[in-house]
Amino acid sequence: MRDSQSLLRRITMAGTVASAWMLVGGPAAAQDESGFQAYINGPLREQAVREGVSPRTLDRVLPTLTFNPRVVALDRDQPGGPPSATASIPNFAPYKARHVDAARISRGRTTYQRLRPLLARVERETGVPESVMVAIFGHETNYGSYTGNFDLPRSLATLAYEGRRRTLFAGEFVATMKMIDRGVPRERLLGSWAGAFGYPQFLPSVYLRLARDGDGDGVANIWSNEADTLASIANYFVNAGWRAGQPWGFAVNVPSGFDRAAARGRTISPRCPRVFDRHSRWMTMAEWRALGIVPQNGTWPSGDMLATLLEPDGPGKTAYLLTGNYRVILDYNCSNFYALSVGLLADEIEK
Ligand SMILES: [Ca+2]
Repeated sequence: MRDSQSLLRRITMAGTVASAWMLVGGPAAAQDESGFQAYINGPLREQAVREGVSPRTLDRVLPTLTFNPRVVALDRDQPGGPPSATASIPNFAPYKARHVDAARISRGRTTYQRLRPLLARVERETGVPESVMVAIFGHETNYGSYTGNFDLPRSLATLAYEGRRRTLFAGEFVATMKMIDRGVPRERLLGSWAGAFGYPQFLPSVYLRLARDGDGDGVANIWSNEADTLASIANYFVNAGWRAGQPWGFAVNVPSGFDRAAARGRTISPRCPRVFDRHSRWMTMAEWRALGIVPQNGTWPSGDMLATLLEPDGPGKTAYLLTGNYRVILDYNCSNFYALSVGLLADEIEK
């Protein structure tokens, strides 16, 4: 799910990519179909059975699947190479203007007001702020407006067969089969081309682990039920280490002459290294204060928690001090622009 924001954007490009793919299709496509059938009825089926999926479910689903060249084309279109010169140009401002826009804020406020009693209960139970749950819902699917129309078993089996990230996608395919075993209707298994689905855009394995029933009917319906969706998002955050009572971060001004080299991060993250590479090292609020950093709203948060500094638009522009809770948002989708936008949208929603 971590790529879901970019995936959702890419879905709109799917038509173009698919037609380009058709032009170069032909005999290769037929070859892919026979290879695909051999793979899903051989190794993939064996893996599913080994992991406890009922043969009955596999007998019902596998014959309905065909290779989907469109999904492979979309996967190959994913950015993944080394950072180019242009990739490092800071440009959060235009992203923010598109994603924390008046329409999304306004709809977020309406959703927030409408769901207050429910949100307040989930916050009491989990410590995850109401506005943050709503902001994730707003960012992932524009409050449930678009959730993707790709058949998940077909997409995931195709990506597993294609093989670039077979372990990941074969595992997610098996998770969809387990969802059917648990009673999720086959026709509900629709989502983004890479397998994220429902209001919060969970992957199947995440659904199995972390989806929760929020309205007490015993079913975690993250396809059309807001209570279940928000409870599931909160549970994801709790599981990823959200600390109640701490902000995600806040906007600051950095004094001219600030020594960026001295504040540079020293550790290399194995996960999302390019995202974490843009952060400074961790320092306490007292240390940031001593270095001349000033919160734009004029007040320092209480307590002396640790934070990193991020300057998403470069020196001289608005910067952010970001706490451990910001890392939880990154766990949901590893992109600084995504995580900043979620935090800023949450702040706007509760204003
Ligand atoms: Ca429910």
